Amino acid sequence: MSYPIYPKRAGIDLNGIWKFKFLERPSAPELKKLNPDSVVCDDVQSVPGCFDSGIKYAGKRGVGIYKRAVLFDAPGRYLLKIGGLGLYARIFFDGKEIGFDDLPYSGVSYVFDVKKAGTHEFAFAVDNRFSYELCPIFSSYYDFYAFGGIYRPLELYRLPGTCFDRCHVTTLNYKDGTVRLDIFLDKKISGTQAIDVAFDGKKSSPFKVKFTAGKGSLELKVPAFKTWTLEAPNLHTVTLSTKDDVIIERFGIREVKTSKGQILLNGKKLTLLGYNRHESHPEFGPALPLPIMIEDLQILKDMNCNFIRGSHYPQSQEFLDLCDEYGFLVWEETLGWGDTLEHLTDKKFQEKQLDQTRLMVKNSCNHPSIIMWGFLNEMHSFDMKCRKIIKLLAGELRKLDPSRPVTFATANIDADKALDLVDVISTNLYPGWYGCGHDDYRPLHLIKPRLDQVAAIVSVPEHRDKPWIISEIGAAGLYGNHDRLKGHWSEDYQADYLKTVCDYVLNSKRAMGLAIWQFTDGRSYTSSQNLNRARGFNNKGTLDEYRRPKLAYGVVKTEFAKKKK
Ligand code: ADA
Repeated sequence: MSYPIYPKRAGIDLNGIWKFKFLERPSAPELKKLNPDSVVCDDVQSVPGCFDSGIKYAGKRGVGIYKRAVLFDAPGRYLLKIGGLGLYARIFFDGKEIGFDDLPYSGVSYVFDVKKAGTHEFAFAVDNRFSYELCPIFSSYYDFYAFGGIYRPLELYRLPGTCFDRCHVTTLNYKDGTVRLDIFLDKKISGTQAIDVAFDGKKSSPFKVKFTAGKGSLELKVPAFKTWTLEAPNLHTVTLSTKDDVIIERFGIREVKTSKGQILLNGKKLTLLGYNRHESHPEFGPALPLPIMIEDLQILKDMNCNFIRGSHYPQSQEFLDLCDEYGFLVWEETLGWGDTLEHLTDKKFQEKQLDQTRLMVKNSCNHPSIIMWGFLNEMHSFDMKCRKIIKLLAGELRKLDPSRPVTFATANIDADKALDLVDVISTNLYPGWYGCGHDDYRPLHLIKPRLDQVAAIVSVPEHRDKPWIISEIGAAGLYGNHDRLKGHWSEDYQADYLKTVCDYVLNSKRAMGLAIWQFTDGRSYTSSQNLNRARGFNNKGTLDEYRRPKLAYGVVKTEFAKKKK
């Protein structure tokens, strides 16, 4: 379970084994017409988990019906929290729909009433069929497999009368430990509330907090505080109590700023060195078990990385908790992958992106590891018509959380029309991989000139005060393929490629960061959009999908170690 924690609330564990039935396309009914009561289950599934990451349902699209009988020992108002699912789902309680979740990977919650103690039934109808109509923000052309399932943990609590929703903690002064607590109640009430506040589980102090439409704020100094840094990722907790409810949030005291082309953590210049990471594993899809998340971070630490771009969707809260504890710097972004102009300019798509943006900030704002917010990987930002959605999303992020810089990864820096709208310029580049000459099987010579060209573009007067990071760069190397010619698709070429890139970034005055594409190989599609995805995987991982290191592992590790000295 991740923060916030509500220690006083009666909780029911919904994770574990659920009854299951898969209704396969084309006979699967339309999701909106489906009545789970009429479905008889003949199988089981794990929650969290993906039904199509295992062999039985692999590659199938349709609706997965999950059912579970739950014993409630008291009636009341209950809150169901879903850590993230895909692609979209109707959620039922005793046959009545209590929610429709069309925001893949987002943490969402639903409140519903339980009239009587006793056994009741939950049902989830989880659809993994692509549908712009029902789920506009996940498209079939994305370069990562769209799995079906309840990817992340569920939580269920009985709600007290007046209760906390959350508390957003913002560092106001990292030098003296002043923080602002923005306290949100679950109802939009106004008036004064007595709240006891305690830091780090110590003695509490009473406050009278004025609430307007369910929100009240306090500015306090954290006693005996320690800042959150990469070397010492110190964390604090704040406990808020009323007579009815208690909430514990965890946070770190630190400041992120951009200034004169640099990214600063607590006033110190950062060089971001790390990877793009998908939540992906051949046996679990995006429903990664905790031990795998921990191992991923241990591997990244071993490689001397300090930076993770959470590509390309809101991250698991448990993973972010671990990043806070290990001391990683994270870029979190909304779901997106080269979305078409038609979608980007469609109001429906824009609204769903806005919803996901709001939830991302709401769910993740207290993680000190997150140093920037992003959105819509490789959108058509070279078209003026996309400025509207960029303004909308960047504006919303700045409104909800002015304490972090905003960015998006552009795939076309030469023609981008929106660099003025971001705080950090982030470029995805594949020189020496895509677009090379027919016969050129080792085009390493293309890398440096292209990076020089991009460095020049981002150094013109209107851009030079913004930090520049390479948000993606990489080459595919098939695990075990050691080629005599050390050419494309070999581990050897990939290793030489990444050495050239690291060397460039570590010696560049302009580049403030590098997120290599990508941490591990990840499942995509066999023939998606002619993307050359051998095995149906994106093979640009420095490790393969089972976390077996390729030749590039030692190379990147040695290169990144140079920065540490
Ligand atoms: C893009 C995209 C990645 C991946 C990569 C590649 O830059 O952002 O998700 O698809 O290309 O491997 O081609």
